[in-house]
Amino acid sequence: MIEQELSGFLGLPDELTRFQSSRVVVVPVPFEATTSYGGGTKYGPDAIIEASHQVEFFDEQLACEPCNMGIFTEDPIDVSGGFDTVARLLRQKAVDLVKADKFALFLGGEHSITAPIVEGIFAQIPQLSVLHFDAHADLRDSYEGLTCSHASVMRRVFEMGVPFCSVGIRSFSKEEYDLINKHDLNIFYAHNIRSDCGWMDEVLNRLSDVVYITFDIDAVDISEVRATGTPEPGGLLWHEIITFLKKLAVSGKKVIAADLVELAPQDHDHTSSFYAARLAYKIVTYCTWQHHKVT
Ligand SMILES: [Mn+2]
Repeated sequence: MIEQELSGFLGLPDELTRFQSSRVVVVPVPFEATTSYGGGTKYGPDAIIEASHQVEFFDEQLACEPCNMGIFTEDPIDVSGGFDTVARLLRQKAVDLVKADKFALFLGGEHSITAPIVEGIFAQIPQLSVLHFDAHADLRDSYEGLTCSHASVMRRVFEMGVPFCSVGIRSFSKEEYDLINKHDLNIFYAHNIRSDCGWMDEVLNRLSDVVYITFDIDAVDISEVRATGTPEPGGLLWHEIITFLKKLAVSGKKVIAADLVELAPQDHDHTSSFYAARLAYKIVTYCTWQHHKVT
């Protein structure tokens, strides 16, 4: 009985986990099909939710309990049917939650899940832009023969015509580099971020007023998170991520939904899962800032 009560994100009491009254809906997406290096992202949603039970409800910066806005955790998306079937389910889920005026946080799973979610929301909200945190540009036309690969997800978003900013990028191919320069894409390279703190305002300037966030956990530096399929040195750090999310919150832009993907939990490394859980709570907290006092 107690375990049942603790089964959702943060392990909240029943009165804070009713769909109707919840501002936030967490959607586990344990999908993994195209992972190219270290595997295990299908275990990401469970690991994040389990670790989230150790996260404090109280936000140390906002001095309140953001979870009081209600956080409903859905049953995991059925991923047994292959990418096209899962994509259809994700498109529909994203549309349903936007229409219900919920803030949706999709927990991956591999990064390929982002494309159908963005496609669904973009069809409802044409002024959408995407804020993309990642070590990788993910702009390959295909990878290992698959156009639905995790390494091609932003290429698909680009082809949809959705404007985007990519932040923390530090690993990409010549093909991707040429595409970036040809189309003058908004790529904020990790090495430039280290030397220029003006990047946060610049990213905000380039995003539209309605934003979807896709957060590949490998955007984070490997000194903080290692449990991911394709880790890269030289990444973002906790405090700059949180500072930026806070800036985004008070900028007046509306963040409509988000995903957090590519955690590949490892038995010996519970810090990465806990980091992801903490980050997930920070994302839903700052992206629903109207409910709290962000100063
Ligand atoms: Mn990546």
